[in-house]
Amino acid sequence: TVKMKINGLGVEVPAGSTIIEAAKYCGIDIPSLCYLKGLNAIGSCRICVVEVKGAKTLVASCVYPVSEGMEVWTNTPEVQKARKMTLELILANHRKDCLNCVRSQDCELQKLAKDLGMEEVRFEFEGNDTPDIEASAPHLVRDNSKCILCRRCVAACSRLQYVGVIGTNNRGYKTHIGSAFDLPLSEVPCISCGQCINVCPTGALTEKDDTGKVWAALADPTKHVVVATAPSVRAGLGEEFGLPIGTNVEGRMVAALRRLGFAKVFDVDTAADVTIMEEGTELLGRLAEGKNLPLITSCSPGWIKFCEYYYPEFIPNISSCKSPQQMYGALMKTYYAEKQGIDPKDIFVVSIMPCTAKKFEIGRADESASGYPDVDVSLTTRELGRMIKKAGIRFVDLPDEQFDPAFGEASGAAHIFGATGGVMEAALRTVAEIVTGKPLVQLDLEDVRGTAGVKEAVYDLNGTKVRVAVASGISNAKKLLDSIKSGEKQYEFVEIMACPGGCVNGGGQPIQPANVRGSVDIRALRAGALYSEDAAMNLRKSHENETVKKLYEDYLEKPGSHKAHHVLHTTYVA
Ligand code: HC0
Repeated sequence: TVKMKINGLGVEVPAGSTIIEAAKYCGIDIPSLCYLKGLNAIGSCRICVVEVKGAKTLVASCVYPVSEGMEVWTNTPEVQKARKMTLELILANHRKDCLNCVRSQDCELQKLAKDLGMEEVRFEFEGNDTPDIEASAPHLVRDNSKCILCRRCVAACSRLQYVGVIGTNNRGYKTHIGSAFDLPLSEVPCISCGQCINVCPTGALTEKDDTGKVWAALADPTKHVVVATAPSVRAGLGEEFGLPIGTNVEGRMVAALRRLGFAKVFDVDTAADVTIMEEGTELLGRLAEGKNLPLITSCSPGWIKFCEYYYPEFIPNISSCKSPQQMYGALMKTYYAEKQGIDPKDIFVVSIMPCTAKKFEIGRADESASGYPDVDVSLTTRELGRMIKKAGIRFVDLPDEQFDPAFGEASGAAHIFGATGGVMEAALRTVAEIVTGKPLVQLDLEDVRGTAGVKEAVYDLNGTKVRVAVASGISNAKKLLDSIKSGEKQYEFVEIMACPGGCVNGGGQPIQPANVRGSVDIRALRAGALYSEDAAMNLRKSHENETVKKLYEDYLEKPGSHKAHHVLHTTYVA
């Protein structure tokens, strides 16, 4: 540790800290716009400046290391004046449509302006006073007229996700964020993960808003509009309404969807149980044949896109299963349509996802089992939050309601899909029972839980050794794939999720500001909500789900059948 003084008080902080970290350790948040713990410490916004005894100028606390005996002041008049001036300059370049900006009230720039008492901007407006929009990709809108060049998005793209398709172009006043040669985002190998959106402090990056299509469908009397929610939405949506991170709002979420006017409120988790039946069968087949191992999970469309762009040699390893989102949609327009006697063209399928890549996934080829797209619109958790607010529904006060039974029963195994390692655990619960023929006693597979970037375990299933690995976040996935490619590691079954921590931390989840992201592990808190739900359930294995059993009896025959393949499986492109 290091002994130092912060604002005159003697403190002891971990050695190797920067001043901003040391201050946080002592309960003081130094404001910043570019700093993101563990990801972006570049001292570029100059908002985090502090006074250090003996230093000739104010220093950027996010990059300045502490040392023994150091004396720091975080909020002197000089510091306040410098921050205010810097902020004024940033605001002179920022298009301020705060009244209707999608990030109004959770914008870090807006909060800072309020906290610092920014009454006026003395400089002439130098920026774009009209939107500067890049909206070529299906999942994202960039408006550079609101960009403050903090470069957090660049760090998320290149360091967290190892994709690196955005950076700073030009120099001086012309500096802006874009892809190389300012190519449209749709023409560069972006994987649509949306992690850039989650770290943007302003409204410069947002998901493409598809709520208008859903409002229109809900108002169309010829449409039977069904909705289903992904595992992680229930663990995140409450944050849009001020509830603590990690609150499971499943019951209120269902109640809100019903009040929005959906004909049926279903659960993507039911489809997750179906996925386990199909993927488990696929794993058993590949283990028997010894072919295309390891089997790699296919539910994260960001990961699939990464594989297709950057590691096409692993395409034969990817499970042919559609993701649960797509299985849900495919089953709505085939099985459900048939049972209800509704023409699939009149069924409008909406999914609510913690993910932006799902907006891309719905448009993939070979995702239209009925001849119509499996899913019509995929909304993020944030978009659902906006719909609920627009409708004036008092979310927090809603009663808990249940999913509609036709496609609303799900196992605990399905709920944990949203956390990294969850799909692996769910699959092993089922595969182990099939292989051993005995009920699995220990259902909590702790080795594959937790937010570590790469996790490994070995399971012995009646003499069959199954070596497994789980990676979340593309930089971790890359490390794992490289170790398999070089022959250093061998596995039979691998789970990869594009977003660090899994879907609970997807690019469509509620946005938490940098100071919150830097103090609590939002991934672990949200995952905790899913693991607790699973632990409290009697139904904890996908193959025991009665709705799923009936689906196979009535329609799909058996997992891996010809019909199941037609409806529930897909193909990939190199
Ligand atoms: Fe996920 Fe999914 S678990 S990808 O992480 O498999 O987005 O939550 O909906 O489809 O079920 C996201 C979350 C899903 C799918 C499921 C899978």
